[in-house]
Formats: sequence, structure tokens, C-alpha cells
Amino acid sequence: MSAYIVGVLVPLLLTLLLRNSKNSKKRGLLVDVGGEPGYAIRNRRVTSPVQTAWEGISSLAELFERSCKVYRDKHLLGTRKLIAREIEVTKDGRSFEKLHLGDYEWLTYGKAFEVVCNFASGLAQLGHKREERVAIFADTREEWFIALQGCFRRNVTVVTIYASLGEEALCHSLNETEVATVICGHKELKKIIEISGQLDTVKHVICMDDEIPSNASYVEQSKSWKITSFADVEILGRQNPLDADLPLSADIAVIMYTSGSTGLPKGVMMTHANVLATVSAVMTIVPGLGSNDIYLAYLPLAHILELAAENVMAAVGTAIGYGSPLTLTDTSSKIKKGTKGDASMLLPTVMTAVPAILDRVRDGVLKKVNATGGLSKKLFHLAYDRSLSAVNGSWFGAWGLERVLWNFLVFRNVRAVLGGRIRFLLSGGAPLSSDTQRFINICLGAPIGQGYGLTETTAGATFSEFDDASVGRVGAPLPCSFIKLIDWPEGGYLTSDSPKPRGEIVVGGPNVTLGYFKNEEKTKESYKVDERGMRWFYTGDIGQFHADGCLEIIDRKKDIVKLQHGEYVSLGKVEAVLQVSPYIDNIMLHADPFHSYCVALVVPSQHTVEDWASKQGIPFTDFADLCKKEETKKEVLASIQKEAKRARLQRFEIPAKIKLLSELWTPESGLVTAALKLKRDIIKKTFSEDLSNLYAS
Ligand SMILES: *[C@@H]1O[C@H](CO)[C@@H](O)[C@H](O)[C@H]1NC(C)=O
Ligand SMILES: *[C@@H]1O[C@H](CO)[C@@H](O)[C@H](O)[C@H]1NC(C)=O
Ligand SMILES: *[C@@H]1O[C@H](CO)[C@@H](O)[C@H](O)[C@H]1NC(C)=O
Ligand SMILES: *[C@@H]1O[C@H](CO)[C@@H](O)[C@H](O)[C@H]1NC(C)=O
Ligand SMILES: *[C@@H]1O[C@H](CO)[C@@H](O)[C@H](O)[C@H]1NC(C)=O
Ligand SMILES: CC(=O)N[C@H]1CO[C@H](CO)[C@@H](O)[C@@H]1O
Repeated sequence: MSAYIVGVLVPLLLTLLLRNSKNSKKRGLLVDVGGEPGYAIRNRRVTSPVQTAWEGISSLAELFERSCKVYRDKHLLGTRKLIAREIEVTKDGRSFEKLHLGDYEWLTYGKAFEVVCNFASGLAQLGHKREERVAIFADTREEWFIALQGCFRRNVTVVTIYASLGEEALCHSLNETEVATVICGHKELKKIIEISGQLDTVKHVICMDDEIPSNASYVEQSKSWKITSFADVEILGRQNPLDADLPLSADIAVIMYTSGSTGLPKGVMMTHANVLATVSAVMTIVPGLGSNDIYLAYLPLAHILELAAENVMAAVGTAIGYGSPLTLTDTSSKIKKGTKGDASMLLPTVMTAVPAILDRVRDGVLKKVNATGGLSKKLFHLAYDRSLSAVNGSWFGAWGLERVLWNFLVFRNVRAVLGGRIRFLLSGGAPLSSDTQRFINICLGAPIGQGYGLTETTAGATFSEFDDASVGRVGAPLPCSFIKLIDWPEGGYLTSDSPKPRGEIVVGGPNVTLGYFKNEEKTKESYKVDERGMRWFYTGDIGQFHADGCLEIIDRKKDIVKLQHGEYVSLGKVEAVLQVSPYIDNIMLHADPFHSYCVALVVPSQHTVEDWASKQGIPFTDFADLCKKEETKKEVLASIQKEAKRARLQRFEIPAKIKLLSELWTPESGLVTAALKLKRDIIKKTFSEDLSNLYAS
């Protein structure tokens, strides 16, 4: 009880004594640029976009070599030792794989450089010619990074493919880039073997795992593929070393296939200069980033956010420990009960995250707090509300002491979930809701750098600075980018809008990629070079600039639908609002010009709905059964209406009818991208019948 009293009194006193100072520093400045007229902003620290932060370094291969010399004996790559793999069978007969993982085993920068050189030599000795392309198709792991750097040392272009991409997209990307060598894990090799009949250019496969699928010999005979283990390639290279064959800055480093929301994926061509510019810029986002930091790597490396982040870490001497989304925390689904998750083993100081993951962290914490009830629940909410009003002004404001107190009393336990040492989070891939951003700020006691960028801009376009305590914005332009807004009159967004200029976001600078591989037409649609020689990428996103030069994403051209009576509905905006409801795990709003109202497909949160049903005494056999019940639909709809009201949505923006779906939307199901963004067209197709029923009923 005394902690409770201290918790109330001390903050009150502190508030009386100290005041927050509101931060209004200019983060981005107006800049005069060429090309289409618009409203352009640059980073306040540079007058022209940065190309490299290191003198004389112009490619990722050179950067890596430099780093390995400078940080020789520091840890670079860490992987957990597998102690045991167990199958756990639940009461209802379903079985789950559980892993017992040990401590991290590390490669130093010096040792990693040797391994990379060996791999590079081994790749050449296998017979892979340097003008041929390599594809890396695997989950995020140490070998992925080594293979990437190995290819760079031989000026070999790497094709990256999301591990969760469907068969058709996989075939398409391997075929289009005429890949000669595929580097993959055991699991992915099975997929590759299945589609081997359609792959005519593949000659070598390098398997990261020592176990090779049993019918691999089939493709070795029928397709005369050569399958070699990663370890053997390294040995081959060690015994037959070759000189490096370093690329130039304008050479293509990566062709990244993005899991587009529609149609077949497009390969974005990135030069070494592109990625280097992003790395040079993003490095400045995390204050003091260096060899005392530890980075937990678990997002897909085939995603530009993670690829750029790991290259940043390796450039400044940070240690990279590998994990996976399913083994992240002690309670993650693949972690054996009673053993440690990746975060509590690694004790990272820096992490990247996508909003969907942060939303889950938030929901998980709230659920746990709610379940404890009583005093600790009250204390949590008191601490949270106090911190919320304090943090609202400035992150480094005068409430530092109070924060220490709350951290000690309440949030310490929350922080422990991610190891307790996180000092910075990088978030990107999709807009983060303000609620979640605040929640993570407060509970983890760490700032979030929220970034905006696309594969086409090599991730880096804008990033919020560590001392920016605002929410819902994506920060000022990175030092490697200019950001310009241009009018989009059809959508009603103009750069002359007051008080904030609005328009389509166009990104310019050395980080803007070359375009889409073998797709001149699509490249011409979205990329333009202006009369001053600067490349610009047209994002299709709608943004507005705040007075301090920070960008806020407010819409997406494609996602705005005009209803029957002429009102515009922004699907993304409404979904973000409704997503906050505890009843909703995922939601897709649907609108079309033939109706005057919207409808929605909803995957309810199983836990919340089942809890509610139990309390109401509603009988059900399973979740699917519950989703079919009229009462459930009513309850979820009521919650939707509540959130809509809170966010002051217009009546036509609120879904009039909903359909509850009991199956989760995962990247594996193909309904969302690896970054967990909705694939609207595919969801629409999959549930077309449900949608027409919604409009019909
Ligand atoms: C790197 O490879 C590309 C494609 O094969 C080639 O055009 C380029 O000249 C190479 N760069 C160097 C420095 O050899
Ligand atoms: C692979 O590409 C070739 C041309 O490069 C094309 O003729 C063939 O149809 C493609 N195959 C598949 C399965 O996409
Ligand atoms: C490889 O084995 C799996 C099952 O063991 C089988 O389903 C598949 O058809 C086999 N593939 C080939 C190409 O033989
Ligand atoms: C928390 O628990 C209370 C009852 O103890 C319940 O009414 C409420 O909906 C719960 N909130 C969340 C977010 O789970
Ligand atoms: C935070 O500040 C804004 C204005 O700066 C204000 O509108 C909002 O109510 C504040 N929120 C809290 C929780 O104090
Ligand atoms: C590779 C690339 O696009 N390089 C361009 C980067 O931007 C500068 C101007 O900012 C151009 O001169 C380069 O050609």
C-alpha cells in the first residue's frame, strides 16, 4: 500500500515543482527542387542528400570490409544453439513443435569476415559466374547475412524473395531474374523441389541446413542440379581462396521482390549506392548507436527494413543476435515452457518492429494486467495515465524522476518481456497507431523511431527523431531524401491546403532505386528523373507536412473509394480506427461506388470474444461456432460503433454490416503480406461470396 501512496504523492509534488517545456524545433526545412511543382522538405542537417557517411566507401562490400577491420574482436553474428526439438501434444490431440534453445554462440567481426570471404570463394568454385544471379530464399538467420555479404564481394546480384511468398510468385521471380544459384533452408528447399519442373535456369542449390530433404536426389538426377550444403561451400572456398571482385556503387546489389498487394510481385533493383545512402542516413536515427549495442534480428531479411537495419548495425560495430517471431519471448508459441525466449537470452538494446507486432505486444500486456485485477491493475492504470499526460509534452521533459519511479514500480515487469534493456525501437512497414506508440513509449520506456519508406526508396524516406515525442507522424526526411508533396486534385488534396500542405508523397535522392526489373512500363509510371538529374519516386501515398517539417501519412490513393452518393471513404483510415477495438484481430473495410454504405470482414479476437461469451453464458462448441452467432456479431458491431464514435467517423464510413471470420489472416494464408498489410484484392476474391451476401442481406 505504501508504494501506492508514494506513487500518488511524489508525482503530484513533482508536477507542482516542475513544468514541461514544449518542443517546437524545426526538423525539416523547405527546399527548392526541380521536377513537378510541389512543396518539398529536406532534413535540417543537409543541403543535398547524403550518399555515404564514410569517406572513400562507395559499396556495401567495402563498407563491410572496413567494419570488420575496425571492430575486429567485437561480436557480430550470434545464433542460439538448438538443444532439443520436442513435439507437444495438446489435450484435443493437436501437436506443436517446441524448441529448447540454448545461449547465443558468436562470430566476431574478424571471424565473420573470414567466413564471408570463404563463402564468396566457394560460390565461385562451385561454378557460379559473377554475372549470374543468386537468390536467397530463407528465414532470417546468420547464414542469410553471410551469403549476402559473400555475394557482394563477388559483385553478384542477390535476388530476395519473401519466405512466405506463394508458389506462383516464387516461380515468377526466379524465372524472371534467371537465377543460377538458390540459397535456401531445408524447409524452402522442399518448395523449390516441388516447382523444379518450372525452373530452367537453376543449376546450383546451397542448403543452409545440413539435413537435405530425402528426395533431393530426384532433382539432382532429373534436372542435374547440384545441391551443396552451406558448410561445404565454405570449406570449398577456404581450400581454394580467390581474390574479391568488388562491385562499383552503381552496380545492382539486390533485386528485391516485394509482395505486392496485387498481381505478381515486382523486382525492385537497388544499387550499392541506394542501400549505402539509406544505411548512412538511418545510422543517425538511433543516438549513440555503436559497439555497446545489441540488436535482435527476427523480421524477414527479404524485407528492406530488416536488410537496411542489419547493414546499419554491421556498419557501426553492433552485435546482431538472431531470433524468430515464434521464439521471441519466454511465452512465444515455439518456446518450450520454462526456457528462455530470444529476447530474455540476448538482452537486446535495439530492435525493429512492424506495427502489427507492437499491437500484439500491447494487447498481450493489457490482457495480463487486466487478468491480475485488484491493486496491481489500479497501479498500472494510474502509472500509465500519469505517464501519458507527462510524456505528452516532451519525451525528455522534467518528469524524468517520476518516470524512474514508475519504471521501478510498474513498468519494469513489462520491460523484462523484451529483456529489459531496450533503449530504442525502429518501427516501419505500416503506420503505427498513436495508442500503440504511446503504450510502447511508456511501458518500454524507450522512444520509437517511426519510419516511412518503401522498397522502391530503399526503405529510407522519413524517420522520426529520438527526441520527438509526438505520435501519428513519421518524422522529417532522412538526410538521404527530399520529400515533395504534389497536388492530387481528384482526391481533394492540395499543397495549398491550410494549415497543412497536403498531397501525394514523392521521394527524391540517391536512395531512390533504379526501377522495376524487366518492367519498363511500370518503372516509367512511378519513377521520374527531373531536369536537374534527380530521381523521384511517386509513392501513391497521401501525406501532409506539419509546421516543423515532419510528415504525416493520411491516406493512400488506391484505398480511397467513392460511394454511391459521392462521399469518399478512406479504407485504411477507417480500419486503423476500428482496429483499436479489443474485439478485433483484423478487419478489412469494403466500399464500392454501387452502394451508399460500407461493409467489413472481421477476424475477431478469439480471446476477447470467448471471454465475453463465457461471461454472458452463451454456449458454444468452438470459436468458429461462436463467430456464426448473431449475438457475437451484434457485440462486435457495437464495439465497432463505439470506436467509430470515439474517432468521430462519419456515418457513411462506419461499416453497416459485418461478417465474422474465425480463421486468422497470416502471411502463410496469403491474405496479408509478410509485413502484415492487407492484400485487399486477394481477400476480396477469397471472401467474394461473403461480401456479396453482406450487400444482399
Ligand atoms: C558488376 O557486375 C555487373 C553485372 O554483371 C557488371 O555490369 C559490372 O561491370 C560489374 N562491376 C565491376 C566493377 O566489375
Ligand atoms: C520463364 O521465363 C521464360 C522467358 O524468360 C518464359 O518463356 C517462361 O514461360 C517462364 N516460365 C514460367 C513458369 O514463368
Ligand atoms: C518429394 O517427396 C514428397 C513427400 O515425401 C512428395 O510429396 C513429392 O512429390 C516428392 N517430390 C518429388 C519431385 O519427387
Ligand atoms: C478487463 O476485465 C474486465 C472485467 O474484469 C472486463 O470487463 C474488460 O472488458 C477487460 N478489458 C480488456 C481490455 O480485456
Ligand atoms: C496531449 O496534448 C494534446 C495537445 O498538445 C491534447 O490535445 C491532449 O488532450 C493531451 N493528452 C493528454 C492525455 O494529456
Ligand atoms: C544511383 C543514383 O540514383 N544516383 C543518383 C543519386 O542522386 C544524385 C543527385 O542527388 C544523382 O546525381 C545520382 O545520379
